[in-house]
Amino acid sequence: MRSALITGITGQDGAYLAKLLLKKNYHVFGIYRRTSTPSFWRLQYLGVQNKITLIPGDLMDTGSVINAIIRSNPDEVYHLAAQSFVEASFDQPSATGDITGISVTRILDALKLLKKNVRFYQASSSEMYGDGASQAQNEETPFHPASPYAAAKVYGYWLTRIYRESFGMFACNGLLFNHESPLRGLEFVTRKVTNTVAMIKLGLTKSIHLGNLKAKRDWGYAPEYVESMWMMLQNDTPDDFVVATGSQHSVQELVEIAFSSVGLNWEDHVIIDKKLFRPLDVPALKGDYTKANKILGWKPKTSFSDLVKIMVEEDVRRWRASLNGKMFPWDVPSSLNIENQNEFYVGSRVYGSSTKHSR
Ligand code: NAP
Ligand code: G4F
Repeated sequence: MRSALITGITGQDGAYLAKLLLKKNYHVFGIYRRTSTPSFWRLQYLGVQNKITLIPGDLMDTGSVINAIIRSNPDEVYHLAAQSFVEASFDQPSATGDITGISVTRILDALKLLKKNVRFYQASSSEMYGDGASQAQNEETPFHPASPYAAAKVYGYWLTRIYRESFGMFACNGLLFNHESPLRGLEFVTRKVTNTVAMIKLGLTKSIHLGNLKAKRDWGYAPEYVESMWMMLQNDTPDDFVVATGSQHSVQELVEIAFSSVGLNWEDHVIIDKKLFRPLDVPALKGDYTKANKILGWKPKTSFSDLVKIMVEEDVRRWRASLNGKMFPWDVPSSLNIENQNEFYVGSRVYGSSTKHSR
């Protein structure tokens, strides 16, 4: 039986990847960090929490990285953990640099010493392209990072290549474009919209505050994207791959589809809030996944409108179940400020608020 170690197993991708690898008969290990309130809801939601081995540890702690490698003795390592929210990286640039950037070196260096023949996946990001390219971005497109998060990811990308090229390690970068699902965090625009649309539909709130509606992204469906991670590590040679849908949509299109899927007009509910505009935003991203398709045989299956509908339907289902008194693993109860339905707490900060948010 092969062993896989997943960092960031409690996040969206980590949970879906754990489920995929269990299906493929792996012994799945995952690093989780100690928090005052445990966040295992995604693993519980997918019914995998009791089938994996969870190892406590923090990416900023070299000892816990080493401990996880020794305990799991992995054939494959999927490095997904990160401070992954771009907006928060403007407020916590040094921590983001450490967690999202330097931790890649921590893991690669520990693997070089302990398990050099491992296969390593680095969660690189389309955010690294910034606004440098006018055409669809591929593996050759230069990076132009526009946030502390993106800069940290560029660092991680290069460290992965450097360990591959200088030490001969099987280390791959997945340059994944935005991918979403009902397990997406509430701070990201897709889930913020679908969760609030569900609440508006059920009469729990009236409006949503949003920032830049003109921004365009290439949004895909997360369960399909984690499959590409596994495919990269099964390839004969280590390489870097763009994973995307090749289609681009604006935040406004997202909003229109989400509201219309429950019979509402978005213009009656959306409030544009200047405070939610980023100091620097990436205006548009669109990926060219030709290489992943040719070499790995990967391609996207779910359309953008289907993705939005899947997410809205699931948020409506959850809210209905909750209103009917059902208890189940879900992120909203621990994130929502009931006094103001537009506010979401992430750590000690409020995102999505028009009143308390300040920069
Ligand atoms: P996510 O839901 O935000 O999950 C992040 C994970 O990292 C969580 O499990 C989190 O643990 C963990 N983590 C954060 N800081 C940590 C620390 N100091 N020590 C240990 N674990 C820590 O992110 P995601 O959407 O699944 O994305 C997975 C990876 O892909 C990330 O690296 C992200 O940057 C990258 N990526 C994502 C996308 C996308 O569209 N989703 C696109 C391109 C690249 P807690 O549960 O304790 O917070
Ligand atoms: O959903 P977002 O926060 O995702 P963003 O910044 O594109 O980052 C995500 O995708 C990256 C891949 O390209 C990952 F690397 C990263 O980890 C993360 O998963 O914002 C999308 C767009 C932005 O242009 C933002 O300005 O939506 C715009 N937006 C408009 N109003 C908003 C809002 N974003 C958020 N989060 N909240 C708003 O109210």
